[in-house]
Amino acid sequence: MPTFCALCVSRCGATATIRDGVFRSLEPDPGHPTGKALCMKGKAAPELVYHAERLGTPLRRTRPKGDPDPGWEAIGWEEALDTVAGRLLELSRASGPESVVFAAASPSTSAISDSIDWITRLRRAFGSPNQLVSMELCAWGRYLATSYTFGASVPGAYLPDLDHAGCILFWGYNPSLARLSHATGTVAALRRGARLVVVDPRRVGLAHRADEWLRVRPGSDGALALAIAHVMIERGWFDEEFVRRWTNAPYLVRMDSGRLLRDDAGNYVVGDELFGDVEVETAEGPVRCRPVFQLVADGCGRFEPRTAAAVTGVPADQIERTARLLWDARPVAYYAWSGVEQHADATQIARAIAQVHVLAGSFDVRGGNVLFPSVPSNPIAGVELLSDAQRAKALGLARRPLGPSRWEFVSSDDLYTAVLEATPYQVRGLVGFGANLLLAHADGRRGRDALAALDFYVHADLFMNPTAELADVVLPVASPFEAEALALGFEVSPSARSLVQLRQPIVPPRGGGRSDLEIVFALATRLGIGEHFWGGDLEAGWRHQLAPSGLTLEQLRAEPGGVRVPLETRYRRFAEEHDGRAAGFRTPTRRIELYSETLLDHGYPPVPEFSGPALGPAMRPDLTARYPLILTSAKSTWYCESQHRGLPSLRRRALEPSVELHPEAARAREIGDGDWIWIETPAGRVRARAVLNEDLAPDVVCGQHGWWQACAEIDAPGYDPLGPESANLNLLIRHEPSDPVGGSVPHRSYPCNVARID
Ligand SMILES: Nc1nc2c(c(=O)[nH]1)N[C@H]1C(S)=C(S)[C@@H](COP(=O)(O)OP(=O)(O)OC[C@H]3O[C@@H](n4cnc5c(=O)[nH]c(N)nc54)[C@H](O)[C@@H]3O)O[C@H]1N2
Ligand SMILES: Nc1nc2c(c(=O)[nH]1)N[C@H]1C(S)=C(S)[C@@H](COP(=O)(O)OP(=O)(O)OC[C@H]3O[C@@H](n4cnc5c(=O)[nH]c(N)nc54)[C@H](O)[C@@H]3O)O[C@H]1N2
Ligand code: SF4
Ligand SMILES: [Mo]
Repeated sequence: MPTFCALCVSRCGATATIRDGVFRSLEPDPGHPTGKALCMKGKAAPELVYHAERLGTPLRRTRPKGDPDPGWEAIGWEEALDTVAGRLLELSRASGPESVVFAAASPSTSAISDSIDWITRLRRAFGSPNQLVSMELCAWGRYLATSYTFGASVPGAYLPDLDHAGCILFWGYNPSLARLSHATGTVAALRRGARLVVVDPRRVGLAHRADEWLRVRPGSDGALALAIAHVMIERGWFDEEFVRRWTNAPYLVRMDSGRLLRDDAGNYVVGDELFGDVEVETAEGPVRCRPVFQLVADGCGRFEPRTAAAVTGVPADQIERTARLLWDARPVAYYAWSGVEQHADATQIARAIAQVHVLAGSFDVRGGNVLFPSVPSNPIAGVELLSDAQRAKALGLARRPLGPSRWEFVSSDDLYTAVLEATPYQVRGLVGFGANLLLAHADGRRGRDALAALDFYVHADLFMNPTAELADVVLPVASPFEAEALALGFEVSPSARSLVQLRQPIVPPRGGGRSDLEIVFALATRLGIGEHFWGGDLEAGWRHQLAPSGLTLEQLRAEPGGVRVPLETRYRRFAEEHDGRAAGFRTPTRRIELYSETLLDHGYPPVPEFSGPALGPAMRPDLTARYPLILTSAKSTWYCESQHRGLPSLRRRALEPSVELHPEAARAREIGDGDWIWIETPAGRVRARAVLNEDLAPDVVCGQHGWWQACAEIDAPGYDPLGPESANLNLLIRHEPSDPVGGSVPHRSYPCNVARID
């Protein structure tokens, strides 16, 4: 049966084999735009579906939180849903709907992309402005931080046009592991002659095939991006016409206030030159000004290649070569992900990399980063259902007015603080569609205290995880292979975007599981907001969503492999004229903002800056003697985040938590390959097995997060998520310091040390 694997962001086209009513295997479907290959996780899909530890029935806690035995009692769906709705309404009445936070597993690592818009609709119709989906660790940089530059999400929504790119730039991104469809697309691009630059402290995946692999020191990416931009500007390797016409580079900045100069009519004053220093006569007298571009050049100029080499570990001549390559081989198509999103200066890094892309003039051009077309549909996330008054109550907004909370995304730190300290108000309830906060986020023990202190917590999941253990009610969720879901296009290319697929259940849900969507619709009616959910009729909701596409559910069900809607890709939309005026960009200046007054007005640097990792030697010299190494992390090929360690075919491939270190660092500490070691940071210590890796810089250590689950079939142990023998890497990380703009936490640049466990 044609289908697609929904276990991660790649959403690979696949064919499922069913024999005697049993789901046997999942194979790639080369005819599908994302179906060239499946990873081992996708191939293990039947193991996931039939796993003995899948949740089968709704559960209610009968013993107090903190008791080692929650005393789970099986209850029916009706009772479970009534209980959940009843408790949520009580909280809403007593403390306002904002006292309930809605959490979800990240759509990048789960099937939540099937339902996230509907979950968002539920939250908004309920009246809560608080959604927790790990935004500060995964997406802020790609989607929201760069909106201060482009007024659009780059490279999150404006994706790399791999099919036509001259040069592909992957920065802290390993698609061979994270998104197979991007990896196969890149290999095809290399075959036709595209060039490739990879920035990664580890030589993994496509780094082996790159023209330039830049082995950056974790957390110094901001300096590297500024240095590359510096060379491009110095040598004149930048698209001057684009920069002049479409960015605010020629606008003048008043040196007295840092604000953009305006004329008497309030219009921005555009200078003739991109560089220099001018005195401008104004009504208040002469004012010294500089063009934005000069300030950009000054900012980058602090990182001459040689200065940057010392900070980043990337040789000066390689920085020069890379700048040249990006210019010569443009258009540049880029993607940047986890490697640069988990730092305390993630916003600056995202803007600094975006700046390089702007210099190459590759925004929204064929072969650059492009907004691929979408199948017309009705939006269903329900923006209109939440009032501005409620939106203004998003946790964290007062502290970071330009951060994720502006878009209703709250961080785990915001949640824990609101529960434990009633700041800015008491949060009392949590609705979790997946997510495993205690393993995925910093300060796990504080997280446990916060979740245990909630008045009510309902968690919907396929498996019981350590976070769900703290819930009052747990709901069993159908896996994506057991549930129908609508995919309005796939991500990777314009042609993938045109495929609409109504994924069919391969087998009926095992036990009593229901899909997240069914749960959302069933809760909506019980919460008295059924009117926004077509009276609880999911099909009616889908029909509404599909209406503008002209497709029907019947047609899609009859063609489970999907139906194509012809679409046309448009480039340079910013230059399209409407009523004689170019569309421009959705920023205050209607241009790309190399210089952001919005950031300035809130006390942040208006051009990207780099001042070193918040806990690095420059900022915290007191830590270096005891913690001379830098801890970063990366995903596992075999598991998604904290999941899948219970699946035997996967667990056999990676039995134990491992941590990579350089042989020199190991030798100095008498650590041998395969030894169990402690990784220690100012926040605590956890265990892992040492794997020696010569390609790393000698002071870099790379761990894996997410270890807790056992695999009974092959006797592979579990690990205490929060105890003294834990392997939970995130016990090593504290929420503070974090990115002042977006709240990103430095999971990928933390001072550490390692020692053999004797
Ligand atoms: N197999 C598998 N696939 C997954 C997931 C999974 O857990 N397993 N998770 C899904 C999710 S949620 C996500 S977010 C994506 C993530 O996809 P990616 O972002 O590609 O994931 P990572 O491998 O964690 O990180 C990418 C690279 O960043 C590098 N890196 C580490 N520190 C730094 C640094 O300071 N600077 C730079 N430049 N690079 C650094 C790492 O060495 C790594 O190779 O993958 C998704 N797909
Ligand atoms: N040190 C370190 N920490 C990190 C990261 C890192 O690279 N290093 N990565 C960060 C990133 S990028 C992310 S996205 C977060 C991920 O954090 P989370 O989004 O919390 O992901 P998981 O830890 O995999 O937990 C997902 C849970 O959701 C459940 N689940 C899976 N599919 C579904 C579904 O379709 N419906 C429902 N209801 N439940 C489902 C799973 O069974 C599992 O219990 O972790 C972050 N934490
Ligand atoms: S990369 Fe693997 S887990 Fe992700 S969708 Fe494809 S087959 Fe499934
Ligand atoms: Mo993620």
